[in-house]
Order: sequence, then C-alpha cells, then structure tokens
Amino acid sequence: MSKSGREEDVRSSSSQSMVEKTLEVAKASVFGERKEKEMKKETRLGISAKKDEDFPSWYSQVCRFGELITLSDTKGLYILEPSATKIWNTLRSYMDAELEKLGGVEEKKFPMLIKRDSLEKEKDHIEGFKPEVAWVTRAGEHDLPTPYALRPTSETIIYPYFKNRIRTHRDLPMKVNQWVNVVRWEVSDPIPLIRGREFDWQEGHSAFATKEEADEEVLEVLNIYSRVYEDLLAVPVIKGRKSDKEKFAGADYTTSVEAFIPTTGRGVQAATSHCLGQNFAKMFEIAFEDKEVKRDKKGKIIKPMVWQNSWGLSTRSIGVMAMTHGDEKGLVLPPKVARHQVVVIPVPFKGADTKRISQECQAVKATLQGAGVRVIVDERENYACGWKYADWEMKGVPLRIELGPRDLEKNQVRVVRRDTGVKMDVLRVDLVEKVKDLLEAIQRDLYDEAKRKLEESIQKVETWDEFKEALRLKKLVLAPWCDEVEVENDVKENTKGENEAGAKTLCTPFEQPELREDTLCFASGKPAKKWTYWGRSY
Ligand code: 87F
Repeated sequence: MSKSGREEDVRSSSSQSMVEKTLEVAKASVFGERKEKEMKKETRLGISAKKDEDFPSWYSQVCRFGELITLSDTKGLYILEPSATKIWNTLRSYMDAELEKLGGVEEKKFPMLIKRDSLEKEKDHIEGFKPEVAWVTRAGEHDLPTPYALRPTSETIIYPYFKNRIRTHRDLPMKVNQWVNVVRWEVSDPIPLIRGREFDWQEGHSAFATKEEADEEVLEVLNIYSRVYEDLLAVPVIKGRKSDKEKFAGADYTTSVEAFIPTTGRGVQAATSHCLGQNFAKMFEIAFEDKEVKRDKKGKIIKPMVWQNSWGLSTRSIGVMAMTHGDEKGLVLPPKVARHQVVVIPVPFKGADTKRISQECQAVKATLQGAGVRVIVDERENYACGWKYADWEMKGVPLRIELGPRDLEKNQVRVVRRDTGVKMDVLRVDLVEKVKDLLEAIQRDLYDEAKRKLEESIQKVETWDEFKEALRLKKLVLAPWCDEVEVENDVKENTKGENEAGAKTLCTPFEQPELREDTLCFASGKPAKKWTYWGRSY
C-alpha cells in the first residue's frame, strides 16, 4: 500500500459531528494509522487509488472503506467486519448443507494448540512449513514444560484421533469437518483476506476403506467449492489438478479451483481438495479390520491402512470476490452474500414533508423485508444524500432506493444498480417483484461479466516467445507442457521480475483442449503431455 495515499484513507464530511470525528481520531491513533493533524484537513475522498493503476492500494482501500475488515495493531491480523462475517456465514451455511448431502460429514471442533511432539511426529510434510508455525511457550510467569503450536492446519491433531476411533470397516468412512481459525506466521507482505497471519477456514478430513471412494470424494468436494465461488460469490473458477511441485507435500495428488484477477494478471488458489493416499495412515497408523478378515502366516489379523482426503476453503474467498467485482467506487457485493441487499435513502428537498418521506422509507423497508429482502434505511441526519450514495456504493450494497417528494407524488421510487449504475423509476406496487428480479439479474450479470473477463484473459500459446509475451500482457497462459519439475523451476527463474516472483503452474485443467500428438512443450521442446495453466500468483 502506498504510504503517500494515507491522508485520503479515512473519509469524513463537513457535516460530520465532532463526536464522530473525535472517535475516528482516537481509533486512528490506536491503530497508528494516521496523525490527528491529517485527520482534520481531510475532505471526503473515499477510494482514491485506481484499480488499474495501483491495484494493491486500491484493494486495501476497498477492503477497509468497504467495511469488510479493519486493520488491527499487528501486521497481518485483521478484524472481520459484519459485511465479511455475513459472507463467511453464508458460505458456511451453504457448505454445511452441501456436505450434509454428501453424507456422513460430522462437524467437530479440535483444540487449537498442538503439542510440539505431536506436530513434529510427522516430519516430512511439516518441514517446508516450519518457519510459519507460531508457538505458545509461556503461561503467566512460567515457561511451559513443552511448547504448543498454534494450529496452522490440524492433521497432527485429527489423525491421532482417527487412529483411536477407527477400528473396523464399520467405522468407515469417517468424515469430519471443522470451521476454525488457523495461524501461519507469514513473513511476506500481508494482503487483507488473501494472505494474513490468521484466517478462518473449514478443514475437512476423511478416511475410507478404498482408494476409489477417496478419489470420488476429492472431486465431489471440489465441485462444492466451485459452486461456492460461482453460485454465491459470482466468481468463475477453473477446476484442475496441481503439478507435483505445487501439490500439498503430504498428498498423493492435489486438486484445486483457481481464480484469476485480470487487472493484475495473477492467479489465486481459491480452495484445495487433496487425496492423501495412505501417506498419513502409515505415519499415524490408521488401520482397520476389513470385512473379510485376512491373516498372516502367524495367524495375526492383517489390517489394511485407510485411504484419506483433506479439503479446505478459507476467508481468502472473500478477498477474491472483492478483487473480482470491486470498481473505482469501492466494493461490489453479489446479492446472495450481501448483508444489506438494498439501502433506502430519503431524499428530503428543502421544504419537503420529511416526516412523511421517512415514514414511506420505513414502509418500503417493511414491504421488502416482508418479501425476504435484506434492507436497511439510512436516516442519518448529519449526512447529505450525495454523501450517503457514495458511502453505500463504497460498501457495495447491490441496490439503492431513493425516495423524495416527487417520488411520493407519483407513487414510485428511484432504484439504482450498484454494478452498472443504471437508474430506473419503479412504481411502488411493482417494487417487490422488480427488486427481486434486479437482485437476481445483478447476481447473474456479475458472474457473466467476470466470466467474460476471465475468458478474455486466457491466452493459448505454444512457444516460449508467445509465453513471455502473454505473461507481459497479464494473461492467464494455457501452454502445452512436458510435466517435468525442472521446467517449472526454469520457467519460474526466467520470468522473475524486479519486484515480482516468477510464473508457476496454476493447474492442469480437467477440461483439456485437444493435444495434437506432435505438440511440444513450450519451454523444453520435449513432447508435451498436457495443457497447463501458468501465471504469476498470489
Ligand atoms: C503451514 C504451517 C504448517 C499449509 C502450513 O490444504 C503446516 C502447513 O500443512 C500445512 N500451511 N499446510 C498444508 C495444508 C494442507 C491441508 N490441510 C487440511 C489443506 C486443506 C485442509
């Protein structure tokens, strides 16, 4: 985020009360964000950074002024505001219902502290992640006899539990899911909701008697993730498989949904569904007595190992949504996840019957609320309506309803779409139907527009020069690849920018274009095995 842009960071207005101003100054100094002097001279500016000129500042402003998050006093730790918690709870309800349909998924909650010995029992997969693990070492005045890790993920606490609970084939499949926060002490620069030191997610862990069942679940869960993004957040995603280099180290294979941010030309891993094979089962000795009992030469029962999966989706999804739909005015929320779907704003011209206007605004609210629409009336007296319009636009509310004396006369209201800015007059008798139609249209149009941009961003290439050029143009590059890790390493090395990490594989999409037999790898010239998406990423 640009330091110079700070003075525009907090909006105020000439009509803002002293109490509010003092409060904001107090808040600002608590979080060390701004000096009192700067607060006083500011005018109402809102989102000052441009999405296509300074994306990082723009995004940070959208998250904060759009009231998804507030910065805390620690880098990389955020306060989720009601607009964000509403989205998260909506995704959660949707997912819980989908997992219910999947069958047998039990919601549980495991401890957030993991004994050092337990975390390190399983060395291989933890090794690369070690620098990010945060530890609790003291209680009050005393050092703890053993340090505890704050869970960065819960394999090492859930799999010993699986070992104890799984005895026979009758205990399988075992599927658990938990909605919790995790801590990963990132050293790289944090990005609100996208990369922080603590975030919320759901982590699912399952164990099966057969590989086939596990394989099937991997894709079923991936489909749920895809629907969460596409149907709720209106964000198109690509389903595919991670390369061996990019997969989770503990997994046989990793599938993911990938999103793409056209403005920055960066991919973003949106959720993952892993097939763990028997890797963890061997480490944690999770075995079961099969239906047909087999014995070894000494007559001892042979217990097969379980087949496991794990899958996770985090609050990163909210960040991806904000990046995708946000515009110069701020956040744009898809109606299905918006805390307020409609804001009603009284427009009292001079001399108008303000009391009556206020009553009618409340009546509009009651009508819409009765029809299941989430609606709020903004009756704050110390703000002009123009200010309120900008304020709710910044917060991304899908529809604005303006109601003034002339609307009253004509038994109508003025309805304004957040996504397109299109204004229309709607008769009060038609309001419920029209608002419902519009909310549906906005949801659909946001997706269609994002999908169009995504498709426009995809560039198919076959040579290294084409690849470099597509990357320069911020494209999502689809290239034929020989599937060798050395090539991934080379590409990364040879695409490093001054302040930019190199490009990597995002995924090999399940939907493969035809691969001619003589197609060569764009980077190595060896025979290509598949089409893979490449790009810089978050
Ligand atoms: C950071 C510190 C320690 C990611 C970490 O994707 C361990 C880890 O294991 C770690 N960061 N991971 C991989 C998480 C894999 C997997 N866990 C369950 C998921 C989905 C949910």
